[in-house]
Amino acid sequence: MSETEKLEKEFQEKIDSGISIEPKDWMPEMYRKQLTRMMSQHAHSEIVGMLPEGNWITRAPSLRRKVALIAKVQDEAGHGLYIYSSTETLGTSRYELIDLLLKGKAKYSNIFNYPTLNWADIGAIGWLVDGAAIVNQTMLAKTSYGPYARAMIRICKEENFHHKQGYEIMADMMNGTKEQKAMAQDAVNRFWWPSLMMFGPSDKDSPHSAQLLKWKVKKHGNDFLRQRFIDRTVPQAEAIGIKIPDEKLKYNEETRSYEWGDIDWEEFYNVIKGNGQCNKERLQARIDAEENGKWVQDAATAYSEKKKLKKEAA
Ligand code: FAQ
Repeated sequence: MSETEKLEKEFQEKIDSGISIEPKDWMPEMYRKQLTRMMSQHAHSEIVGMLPEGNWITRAPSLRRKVALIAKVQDEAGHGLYIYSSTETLGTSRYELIDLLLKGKAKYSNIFNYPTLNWADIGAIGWLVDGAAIVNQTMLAKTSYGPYARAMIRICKEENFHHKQGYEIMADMMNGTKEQKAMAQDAVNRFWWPSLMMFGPSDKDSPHSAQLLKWKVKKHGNDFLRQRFIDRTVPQAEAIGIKIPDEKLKYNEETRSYEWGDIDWEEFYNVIKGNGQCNKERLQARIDAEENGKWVQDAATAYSEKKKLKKEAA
């Protein structure tokens, strides 16, 4: 057995016995590469995900809703920072990762390429998108890479508040006027299927899943988590009178879970290739933020350098 094979065997044994992999531990280059890919996509999703909701801060219908939305959008920025920081422990700086995003060479979640047309969309995002994120991230809180798992624990706690504020918005609207009910239903009609796509392609079409499951980066496949999300969410919809836009949706008494219809995978691949409704707008918003915020970065760098010089001189 070669030295590398021996290291790989020990690495897998560590994973199989549930020991976390930490930044200074030996790891296969492919493990590092796969994690960097997945975590950076996740970090990008958090900061691009601020855009559709940030769009509604000035138009929130009450001060209470506005404060909650500001806090939520700020939380998403924090999540991005935690995940960029944990990705850096694998050896790639956040500047390199963000550069790839701005050049259109990195992915982020499909869901943020849909527009937020009215206030009900903010409720639907909190309820469905954060709901889907929680199902996925609760699993990631037990992932084999220590820094990612620890970031997820805090993130999941915050996502739970986001989910509750989204569901509360939807419940209130479903208790409101005929027009408000129609707006809430319309938002769910538009966000339901893209939310199911957030879990990624079916296991049979997911090129990365098998290896990620072996390394326990993923603890469950994409289909298992999608099903878990559906089983949790449909009763919540029923409780407030929302109809899930799926004619094939049916409870199966035997499996004690829902059967459901077909995802339009063509739409999914089209969106993640950059051809969704808002891909160009989202990327441009990040490019503008980078350019317009450069003076802040420059000032912060100059300040820290000045502080360092002062300390050295003292
Ligand atoms: N969108 O082989 P798989 C949030 C790509 S956070 C775009 O199954 P994998 C919080 C995939 O990258 C939401 N692309 O890949 C929030 C790969 O392409 P590549 C983000 C997708 O990695 C709420 C190809 O398809 N969460 O919402 C998507 O094993 C509200 C083949 O796919 C995370 O990122 C997609 N949905 O599984 C923020 C969680 N799905 O790289 C603001 C961490 C797949 O070969 C407001 N990530 N692709 O070019 C994961 O759990 C996994 O990476 C999956 C994909 C499950 C997303």
